[in-house]
Order: sequence, then structure tokens, then C-alpha cells
Amino acid sequence: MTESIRQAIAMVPTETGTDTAWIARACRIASSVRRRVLEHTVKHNGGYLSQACSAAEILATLYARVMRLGPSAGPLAPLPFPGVPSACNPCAFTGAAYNGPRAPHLDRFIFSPVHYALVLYSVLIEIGRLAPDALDRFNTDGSTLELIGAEHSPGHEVTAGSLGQAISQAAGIALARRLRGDTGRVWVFMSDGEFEEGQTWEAFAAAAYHRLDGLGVYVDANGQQCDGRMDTVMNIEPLKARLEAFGAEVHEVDGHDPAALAEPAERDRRGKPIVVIARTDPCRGIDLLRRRAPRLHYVRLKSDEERGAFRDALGGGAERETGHGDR
Ligand SMILES: Cc1ncc(C[n+]2csc(CCOP(=O)(O)OP(=O)(O)O)c2C)c(N)n1
Repeated sequence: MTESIRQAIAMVPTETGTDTAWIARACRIASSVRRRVLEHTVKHNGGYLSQACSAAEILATLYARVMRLGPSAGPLAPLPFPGVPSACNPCAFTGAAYNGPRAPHLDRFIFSPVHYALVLYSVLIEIGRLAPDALDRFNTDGSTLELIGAEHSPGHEVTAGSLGQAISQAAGIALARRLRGDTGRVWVFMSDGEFEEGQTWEAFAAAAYHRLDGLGVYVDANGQQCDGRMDTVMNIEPLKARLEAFGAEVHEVDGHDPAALAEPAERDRRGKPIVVIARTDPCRGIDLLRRRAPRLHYVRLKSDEERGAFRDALGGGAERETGHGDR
């Protein structure tokens, strides 16, 4: 496929209407993302694999249905790192270009748990906003496809490596957009570990106080963080009741069901930020991972036996992809 055809495909707007074809598409994207991240993990002896298992449908649904985005303005082959932004660096850019132009009626996307970057890059590949071979540059010197994504990384608009901070930036953007009269919304993707951070709660208190109903947050509630199961490190439940007490409109859904994920975003706004708590399985689609629980945060393949087992999963056990080109 030529670059111009790919660019044209990437310009197809997010689907609207009452048809349900988008659901099958979101499922295909999610399945392909899991497979791509598994392939990458096997090839490089490690990766953020459980995050693909849990978040694939959430991110696929955001891009295939929820977010109103214009065509990507980012190059299919990502540019090298331009240097940090400063008054002396006119070349600096953010990865927001992959989410389309800024316009009053269009949405913005803020990607918060940036260790999920490989999953986001894979989604961008599957929807034609990044080239199929883009991951060849992943985590290499001078590349914008950082292991831990940053503001210059495709699909990223802010640097958010310090967890729990991007929600404050997103709330600020949502407030500014409302003051300007923009109709576009600000969608945020968060992980559940970020609800162990005090700043997250301060941001929700402010967003509710300012009645920021243009702010929508999807939480990958996979029950895991880097030290193991959330409830053995620092419990955040009952998350729905706590967020409601802070003034948010909260929906709790099956995080692997695109229709359930999209439904809250289609409701009328009611003067509150909305939060979709997506209950997910960190081993979804790759049963082999269950043996490693509760150590799922970063999958490192150490022995030949492990490498062989995960390679075999690629052959059959993991969900089969339908291949790049599904849009
Ligand atoms: C403020 C801050 N504290 C600690 C870390 C280190 N850290 C990186 S990932 C992570 C786990 C966060 O939980 P979650 O994203 O839910 O984990 P996952 O589901 O990806 O395993 C932590 C604590 C960080 N990046 N920022």
C-alpha cells in the first residue's frame, strides 16, 4: 500500500451513526494490537504486554468510536526526537498531530500512563496513523517511539511519566476550551495505579467544582500496578463511590466490551466530568500470562523455555489478528 493511500485511509473520520459495524472493527483492532505487542515482546525478550491485554479494547473503542478526531497530521514514519521544547528550539513538536488538528469542534486526547506507549503505537498502526513497520524504531536512540512515551511520541500530547499528573493538565485544557466556547471534548486515558496518587483526587475535585462536562476519563482498572495486585499494595476501592463523592458521573463497564465502553460517551452531558471505569483482565487473550500473576507489570522473558512458550502462543494460543489494513 502506498503512503498516499495510507494517508487517505487515516483521513477517514471516526465512525458515527447507529450501525454496529464499528464494534467488529474495534474488536479486530484490539485483537491485532494484542498480537502485535506479543510479537514485539517475544522479539525483544520483554515488554509491557499485560497492558495490551487489558487496554486493547479501551483504546480501540476510543479511536474507532468515541473520539471525534480529524485526519492524522503526523508522518507515517515517525520523525526523530527534535529536542526538548524551549524558546531556542523551533523544531520541537508534540505527538498530538497523530490525533488530528486542533479545532473547536474536535476532541483532544491525553494519554496518561505512558508506560502503555507500545499499546498506543500499536493502535495507531492498526488504524493507519502509523506505518506498519514503525515499531522497528521503538526504544532506539533518537527515536520518538519511546519505551516510556513523552510529549513528542506519536499520539501523546503531554509528558506524563510521573503518573497522576496528566489529569490535571487535561482538566486545565477542558476548562480553557469551555471558556473559549469549544464544543470538542477532552478524553483522557488513565491506569488504576494513578488513583493511588493524591494529585489525581485534587484534579477530580477541581474538575467537578468547575463542572467540566467536556472532560471524559477512561480508566483501565486491571487491578494491577508495578508491585503486584492493587489491593495488596494500596487499595483504591470502592472507586466508583469515591469518584461519585468527588462529584464525577461514573460508569462501571466491562472493559473488553466496545459497546459498553462507548455507551457512556454517547449520553448528554450533565454538568459533571464523566469517568468510565473499565474493568479489565490483565491476561485477556494470552492465558500463558496467568502463570506469572501477580507479577505482570513488565514481562521479561528470561529463559529459552519461556521464550519458546510465548513464541508458541503466537502460533495459536493468542488471539489471531486479521492483519494490518483493517479500518
Ligand atoms: C508519580 C509516580 N510514581 C511512581 C511511578 C513508577 N511507576 C511506573 S508504572 C507504575 C505502576 C502504576 O500502576 P498501573 O499503571 O496501574 O500499573 P499496570 O497496570 O501498568 O501494571 C509505577 C508505580 C511513576 N511513574 N510515577
